Amino acid sequence: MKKVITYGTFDLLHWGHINLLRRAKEMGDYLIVAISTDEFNRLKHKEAYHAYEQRKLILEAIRYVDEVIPEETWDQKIEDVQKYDIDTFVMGDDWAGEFDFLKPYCEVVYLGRTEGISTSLIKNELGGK
Ligand code: C2G
Repeated sequence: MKKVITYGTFDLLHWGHINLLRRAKEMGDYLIVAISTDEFNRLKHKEAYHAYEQRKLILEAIRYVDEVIPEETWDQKIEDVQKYDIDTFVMGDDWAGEFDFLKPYCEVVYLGRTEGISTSLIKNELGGK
């Protein structure tokens, strides 16, 4: 069984996230999503609208997602790849190159981001209303 992993906040879930998750799942048989905890989001200087438990609940309802685990630190990825026996690590290409240190442990794939949508765009556009 080919196992894939990806990481993110996945706040205000939108079609850009779904495009990423669908393509990630297409790369294997089992997709694990490591979703950023609220504490880790603070380290990323991000504040999610939905709290961790709600973002996790939403992700678990997506057909492409087989398992959701917490992302708590920047440096858990090597351990995760080994612990979950991961074959492929996938991220959007806004992260291109950032996770090449994983190449000795698994395949590293950066997928094209979906243009025209982002959580911050949604927040900004709704902000005024
Ligand atoms: N994404 C995308 N297209 C968009 C928006 C997001 O392909 N229009 C992808 C991102 O590239 C990322 C995933 O969807 O791979 C989740 O996006 P975020 O929740 O913004 O993730 P981020 O905050 O970048 O967290 O350790 C890695 C970090 O946790 C990544």
